Amino acid sequence: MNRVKVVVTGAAGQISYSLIPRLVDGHTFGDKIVDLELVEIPQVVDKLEGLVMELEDSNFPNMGNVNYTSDFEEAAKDADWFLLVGSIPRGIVFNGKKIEERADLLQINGGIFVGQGQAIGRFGKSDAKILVVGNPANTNALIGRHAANNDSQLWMAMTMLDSSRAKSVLSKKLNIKISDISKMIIWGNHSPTMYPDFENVVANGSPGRDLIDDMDWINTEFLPVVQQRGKAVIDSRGASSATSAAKAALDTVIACENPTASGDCFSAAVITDGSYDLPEGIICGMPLMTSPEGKVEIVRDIVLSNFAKDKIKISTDELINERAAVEDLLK
Ligand code: NAX
Repeated sequence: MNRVKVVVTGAAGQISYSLIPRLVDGHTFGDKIVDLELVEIPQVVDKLEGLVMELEDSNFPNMGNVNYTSDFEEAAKDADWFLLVGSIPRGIVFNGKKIEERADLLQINGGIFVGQGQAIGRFGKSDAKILVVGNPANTNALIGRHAANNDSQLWMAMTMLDSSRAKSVLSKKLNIKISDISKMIIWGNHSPTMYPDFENVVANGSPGRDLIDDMDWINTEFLPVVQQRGKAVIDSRGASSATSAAKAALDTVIACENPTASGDCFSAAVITDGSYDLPEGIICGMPLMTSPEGKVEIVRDIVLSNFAKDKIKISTDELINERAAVEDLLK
């Protein structure tokens, strides 16, 4: 029986509570046995004993070995997948200072990703896949990838949740099932500047640019609702999206583990390589596909309108600014 080793950071957090059981339920990794390494900071790592008890009590048939630790290097050894959920949220008091500014958040979380990146580069499998969920996800992934210095590994930042939100809004507008919507590409940053590509989405076999000719709805409803959905959930729930974020992380794993259907693609942010004239050296949301051989690649034949290019530039400019704010972590 095949095995897969998965490392999850932030394992005692909200997203992980929804995510971790579903890694071993026989769906995400099919019939593979899943070995779990659950990682937390030393202050809360002991809480994971309770989570492990719950996992054992759930009798998941595909669960392999489960360890919990605050030693990331130990956890990283020979791992196939890294789901990097752990990060310090905005508003928390860190070293005596309340973290309100995005620049401070970038620095603190970026620091975490230097150490984790180095360990993944040294100890992770050579074809390991890394999905960064912890915010600011794109720039954290850039820092981690740089520190890993291992080009055979695939670093992604999660934009699947944004893509799922965009599909949900579209399905209501067009009165169709979510499963009838494909190719929902999120370009740019996982932030309110992201650009959900309503022109290239395919709904019931037709491209969005043919289905939606209501630019007023696009500008005043679709784009702002998708871009601000995370904040809307926080405002209502008093906590950030958790179960939908967990589902999106699982959907990203499934999209990478299985060949993409012909003509479809999925959303995640990866390192730019000059395609679509995007500035190089940022982690940017793009259309991806998994080949029948299991290689995740950028889909390169999407046609972008001037409207789309202008919107994407706002987001890539933001990513360039974020990169400048963590320049010291990229040396
Ligand atoms: P929680 O605060 O519930 O959990 C985060 C956990 O990470 C905590 O238990 C903390 O102790 C742990 N942690 C912090 N530093 C760590 C480190 N160095 N190593 C291991 N663990 C560490 O947050 P939760 O709601 O689970 O969200 C986690 C992250 O996901 C946040 O940064 C959040 O902003 C981000 N999100 C990203 C989304 C995306 O689409 N990319 C959407 C949902 C979510 O907002």
